[in-house]
Amino acid sequence: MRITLVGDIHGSFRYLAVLLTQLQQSVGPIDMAFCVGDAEALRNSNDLAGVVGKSRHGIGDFPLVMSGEIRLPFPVYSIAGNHDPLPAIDKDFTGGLNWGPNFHYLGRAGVKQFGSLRVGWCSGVYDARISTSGSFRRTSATTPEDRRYFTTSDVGKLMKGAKKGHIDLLLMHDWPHLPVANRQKNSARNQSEPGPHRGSHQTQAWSDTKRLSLHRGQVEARASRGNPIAQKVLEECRPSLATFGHNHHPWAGTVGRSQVVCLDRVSNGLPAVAAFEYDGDSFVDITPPHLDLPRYESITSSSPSATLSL
Ligand SMILES: [Mn+2]
Repeated sequence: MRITLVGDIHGSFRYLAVLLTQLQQSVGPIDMAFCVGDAEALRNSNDLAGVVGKSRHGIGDFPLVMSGEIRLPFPVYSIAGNHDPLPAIDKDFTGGLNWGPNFHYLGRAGVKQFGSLRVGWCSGVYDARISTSGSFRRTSATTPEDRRYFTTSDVGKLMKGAKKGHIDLLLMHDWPHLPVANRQKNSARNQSEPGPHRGSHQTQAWSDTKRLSLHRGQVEARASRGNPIAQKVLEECRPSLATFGHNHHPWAGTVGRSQVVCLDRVSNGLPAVAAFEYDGDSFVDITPPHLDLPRYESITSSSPSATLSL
């Protein structure tokens, strides 16, 4: 099967549709996509009201996906980040949310089989208080602010599924500790610039870290971002492939036996996607070195700020 990973969409579904269509034209038929969260698939003002920092983003393009004006070329399965309509996701989730045509939220955390592909995920971002204290319980009274964070119970659900069978693909929004020295803003703004996962086309931002084989001590010593829980999940689940978003910073490498791909946001084009051929055992990166994409500004129907928060 052929899959693609997708970075933070932040409501830019019109550009996502162009990006996925172009990608599919380049690599051949793609079965499905997995998004690392902050999709901001907002159906209505109610969903918008549940997103923290909503005034900065607006409702985005998702209503046009719902009406059929924007057509996603294959199914997109998304975890939630810190800018998704979490009150609605928590309220409506009954084991698989068909949110709109070819767009699905996976819910909080779990493990699910997609054909031969076993996918594990945990939505949300890390908070020292909520993500490490077993006493925190999400209830109907939990604020949208506190819903942004994953709980020990969410992580437990993922780990329980991982114990029952090897996870091929792990999806989380917030990074584990990875050796990225400095955040290089706009390093991948130019869409003709190659993404993080293509052999000789490496950019300076990540070339020195590619193919690093890291052990816990090394990683923590060199880490400038990430959180200890995502690190623990990655090390204990040992997925074949793991992907993260949130930082809008492309990065590729290995941690233990896991291939790790961190993705840029969709408005930055090619660095926001990574395509893989999966043969039931291993993943082969088939992301093309170049896609002939229009400029984001020329295609978007809304104009999210260039300084989107993470
Ligand atoms: Mn985020």
